[in-house]
Amino acid sequence: TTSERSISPTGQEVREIDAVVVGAGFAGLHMLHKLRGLGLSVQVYEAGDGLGGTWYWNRYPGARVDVKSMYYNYSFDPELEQEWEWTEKLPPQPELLRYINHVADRFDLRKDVQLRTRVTAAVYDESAARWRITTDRGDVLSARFAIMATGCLSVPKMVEIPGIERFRGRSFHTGNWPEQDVDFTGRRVAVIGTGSSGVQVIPLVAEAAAQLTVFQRTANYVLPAGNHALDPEFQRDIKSRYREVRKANRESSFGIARPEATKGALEVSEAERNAFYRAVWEDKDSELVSMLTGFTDTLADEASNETAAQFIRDRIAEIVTDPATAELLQPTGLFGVKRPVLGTNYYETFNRPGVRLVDLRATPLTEVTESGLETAQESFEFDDIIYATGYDAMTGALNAIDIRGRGGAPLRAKWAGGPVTYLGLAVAGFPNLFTITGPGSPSVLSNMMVSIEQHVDWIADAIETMRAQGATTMEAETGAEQEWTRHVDEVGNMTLYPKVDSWYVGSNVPGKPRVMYAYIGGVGAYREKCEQVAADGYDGFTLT
Ligand code: N01
Repeated sequence: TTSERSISPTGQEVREIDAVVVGAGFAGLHMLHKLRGLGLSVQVYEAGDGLGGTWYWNRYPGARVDVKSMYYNYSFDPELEQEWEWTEKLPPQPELLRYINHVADRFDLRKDVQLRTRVTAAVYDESAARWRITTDRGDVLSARFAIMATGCLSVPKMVEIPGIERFRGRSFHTGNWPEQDVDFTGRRVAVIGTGSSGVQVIPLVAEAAAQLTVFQRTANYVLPAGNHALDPEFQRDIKSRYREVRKANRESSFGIARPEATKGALEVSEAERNAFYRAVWEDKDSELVSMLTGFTDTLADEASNETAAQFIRDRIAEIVTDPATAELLQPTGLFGVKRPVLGTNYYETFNRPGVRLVDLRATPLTEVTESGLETAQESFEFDDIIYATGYDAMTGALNAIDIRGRGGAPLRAKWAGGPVTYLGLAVAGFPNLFTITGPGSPSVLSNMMVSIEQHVDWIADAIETMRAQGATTMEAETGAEQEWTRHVDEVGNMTLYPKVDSWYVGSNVPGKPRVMYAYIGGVGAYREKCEQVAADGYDGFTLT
């Protein structure tokens, strides 16, 4: 363990430490705990005012995870997983934040986390083989390892129209929600965006507001969340066989174990197909991925995909009473290759008086004004505007830091055409830098907890191996990195994902390279690959 101070050539005091971890969400906190267990000195920096990352920032009404609570938590400590009692199928944000804070207290993690501090630069010093980290609070740190736990969806994206700062009412982005309660009672509210965040916030704002106007650019397929109080029997059952449950999730495709599909959607009769879709639609215990995993080819064959899409369109038409609104809410594109969305009373909300849907395909937004929004056709006045417009996903948070590797080469330049990584864990030219759930790993195409824990364990094992071998640096090789990046693309191109505009391919941010940002090969297969790499002496890495 080293944690000492030295004076840099410019006279600045520099603290020396073994590892810096950027971000104190689920990933960063687990990494801290793990590295401490190896005896390393660790400093965590966190931009937020509190711990929790995603679950700190996303405090908007209705925010909850869409993976079951029993599968969306840490598995690393058997006592922790037994003692914590979840209360709902899909835990709401306040419960997740309580859980994270409980973990931080239980393992005494707070003392190594510096809040309200944003890392601005990470520069590799080749002669010392150390990372120099600087923050917006003037900290300068020298660390052997730099571990980015910066999140996949942590840089909010706004609309690309002028006037945002001119609006005189209240403005919110769902991913940067204020800590104090926000009351919408009696107000005229706009929501822009109908992705997962918009779909969660819309029904609750509609209940309070005098008027709610929803601005929709692309309709989404919204499946019923079926959230409910957790059945104590279910909780007991899972806890009694947690090892087996975790193993099955780790070996699955999406980090949530599902029965293996055996047939394509068009290999069964229409009646059988629709019976399956209906069962998923009505089952309160179904999973986010249930509708996608009943047949082998929903994500690979357009005609098969269309059968699920049409089933959902028919349900929308049944729920929404105004035919024009129902039609606008019915998506026309492929199902499930944009992130599937779970909702509670989402379509029903459009039957409420005072709720209006505006089609931005027909009449695009042109400007934010002092009193509201303008489209190509109409002026709207609002008291509040909620931007549920998403994120600069996967690379946004990494590119927000000035990361420079060997020879001072910027990561941003290396990634100008899209991210290039080895396993989504490491980058050639950037020794001892690791990215937890980085681009090119399954990450957002999985239950994030499964992917986070896998990366944290892998990185810790790698550091331990280096120590055992007396190595100072570990660096991805260019060839291995190129091959992996090609593989990520190749597997992506075998699916329907690249055919649809979404943040999975970067198309939501103007000018962002269009590539597959996550690996769709499945967490089970991916884990095997990572374990093989380690077993082969860190094949594709150079240790010095
Ligand atoms: O963001 P999104 P999100 N003008 O990018 C629209 C996770 N998550 O925050 O589709 C007008 O999905 C945009 O329209 P379009 C989950 O992984 C999970 O909702 O690009 N509209 C879209 O409707 C999720 O996928 C949970 O045409 C504009 C919306 O804004 C990811 O986070 C909850 C626009 C953005 O949707 C991101 O979800 C919340 C513009 N200029 C989030 N720009 C759960 O676990 C964007 N839009 C349940």
